[in-house]
Amino acid sequence: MLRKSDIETYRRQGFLPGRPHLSPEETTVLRDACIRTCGVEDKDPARRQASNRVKPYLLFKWAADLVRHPTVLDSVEALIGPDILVFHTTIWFKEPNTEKSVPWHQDATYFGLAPFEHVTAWVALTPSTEEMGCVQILPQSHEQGQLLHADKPDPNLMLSRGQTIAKEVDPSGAVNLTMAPGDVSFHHTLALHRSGPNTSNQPRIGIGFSYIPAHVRHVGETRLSATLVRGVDRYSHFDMEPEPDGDATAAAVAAHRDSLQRFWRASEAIPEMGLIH
Ligand SMILES: O=C(O)CCC(=O)C(=O)O
Repeated sequence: MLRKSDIETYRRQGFLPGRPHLSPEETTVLRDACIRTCGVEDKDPARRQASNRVKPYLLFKWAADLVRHPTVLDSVEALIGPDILVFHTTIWFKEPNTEKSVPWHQDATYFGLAPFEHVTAWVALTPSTEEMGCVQILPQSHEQGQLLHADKPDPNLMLSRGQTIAKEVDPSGAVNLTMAPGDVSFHHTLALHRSGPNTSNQPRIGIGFSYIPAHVRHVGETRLSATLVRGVDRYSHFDMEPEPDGDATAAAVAAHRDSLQRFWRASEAIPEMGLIH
């Protein structure tokens, strides 16, 4: 459980470094399931960039269980309250010796959510060290509010449009979020973060779960979907998503397709969140 001082640290710094949440045994099982189902990225252009690495909790049982993990949700509840939806999820799969990196960004830029209360729980399924391109974060950067981002399409950038902070970022003071398998870190939706290439011979696998309190809404016109993972939804700001009835069944694939089509439509309609907020 997080202590009161942890919650104060999160509010002040905009993040909490990784700490153990999953047992070594369950982390091994989850890592193997992740590699089996998502080790090869399955991107379907006909499904508008739908990928098995985005919102996998709608496609695969292991991810549906992980998004509801009680220990992770206990920490999320301490940070954002008892009524919790998962709004988005990305598997950050860095293959061994890859140039792929993630530019400085704020998660809020892609989501169009208000108010800014979304927290990302980053679950490490493998070690994540500096050599492996761990996440780096700038303490207290969330206090700057939503910053302007510019699209910089680049095949080596792991964000869909290569979105990055438009102004120069001073990286001095950045903290490396080094993680052991089973650790979970938490960062605020406005915290500036990035990650570099994986120069090791091992894959680096982390999953970013985007959790929001049920009162948070989407500011765009597209009605989006989300999953209630704890508590009660008294607001109905999102259509509720079904839990997968097996791995990549026809119903699960259809629900995944529907959710991602809405997500991409909404994010394309939001060229720059900085101008909205
Ligand atoms: O895993 C990474 O390297 C980047 C993660 C990230 O940007 C996020 O979780 O928001």
